[in-house]
Amino acid sequence: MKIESITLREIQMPLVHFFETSFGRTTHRRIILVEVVCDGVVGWGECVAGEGPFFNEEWTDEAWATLKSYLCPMLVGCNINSAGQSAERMKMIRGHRMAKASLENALWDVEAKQKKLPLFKLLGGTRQEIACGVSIGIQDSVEQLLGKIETELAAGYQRIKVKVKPGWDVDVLRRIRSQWPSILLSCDANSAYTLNDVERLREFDAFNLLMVEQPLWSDDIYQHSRLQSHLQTAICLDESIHTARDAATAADLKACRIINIKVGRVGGLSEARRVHDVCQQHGIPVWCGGMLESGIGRAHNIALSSLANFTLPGDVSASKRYWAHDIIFPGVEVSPQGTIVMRTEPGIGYQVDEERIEKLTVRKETFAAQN
Ligand code: OSB
Ligand code: MG
Repeated sequence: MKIESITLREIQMPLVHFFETSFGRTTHRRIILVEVVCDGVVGWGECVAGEGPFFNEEWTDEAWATLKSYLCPMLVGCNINSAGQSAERMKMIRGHRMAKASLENALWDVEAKQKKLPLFKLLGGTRQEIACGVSIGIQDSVEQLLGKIETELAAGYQRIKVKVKPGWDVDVLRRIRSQWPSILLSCDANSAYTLNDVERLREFDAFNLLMVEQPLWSDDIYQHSRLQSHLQTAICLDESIHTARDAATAADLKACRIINIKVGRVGGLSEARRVHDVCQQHGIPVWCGGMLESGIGRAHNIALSSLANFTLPGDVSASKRYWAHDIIFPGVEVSPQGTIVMRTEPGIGYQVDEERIEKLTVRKETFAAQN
């Protein structure tokens, strides 16, 4: 695979509904898209960094600068045998995993197209259909949240996850459980608690939750192991897991019983697959997290979710929950049973709407090989 050119674009799109977590509210996205060309074959990737450095350290302008000044110049003109090898080439840059993943994942799309395989098959995925859940943000009122849960359950989603933070937790969970005693329910704190909150977090045990996601610090594994020993509810780590090594550490320390894999957070599809494998070896089920992606990032998430140890419903849901018009054809659709069926076209399996992307583009830069 000769990397002939890389084009970065920033697109801006408003969300259909704001999304609020313990770290803040998002109303519109600023998304970096990566288009790579190898041997005349085009592949697409998406950088899932947020608009500000709140979920983790990465954010749109910073990721753009890192891609532009370091990662694109490092890769353009290279000859690699497989998409996964690009990670080796980018190794000397520390961190910046979301920026790296956007490039590596675009190359996976190319490799799959060159091999005339759907991406999920190239990754070794075995599922023809994946189970979908939804992540519902903090709302202006509990009534508004209950209304949203009702809508998503009616649409068929198999698991509801709600965002929590101090002041929006136990009472909210109690209201949900009194209305729906037996749905698959989980919550995500995005690091909003500390070990001083153990008694508060123990109250969550009353609600038969599938998991509580990332209750403590985003850079911690060890303190989660102390917390887990005080909780009946399974802890799921999200922010804390950057590598397969982190997943092994979390397993050894018994810091969690479930792991959320986000392709961007771990630096690309090859590391995501290694995290998956380590979890499988340790008997830890995984599910695919979301970062309010456009259709391109969503397609990569769908492909990843086809691997065998993705046994829990992911945060991978229909395009229309986020966008009035997505940038792929067709938009991602979810069946009345709450599943997404794998597409069989080569590559990410969805057609990229280049015309629409051009209209949404606010900046663009191309890196071309010298010869
Ligand atoms: O922690 O899973 C998270 C969105 C942005 C940042 C962090 C998270 C989320 C979500 C939304 O929960 C998942 C989605 O619907 O894309
Ligand atoms: Mg999370």
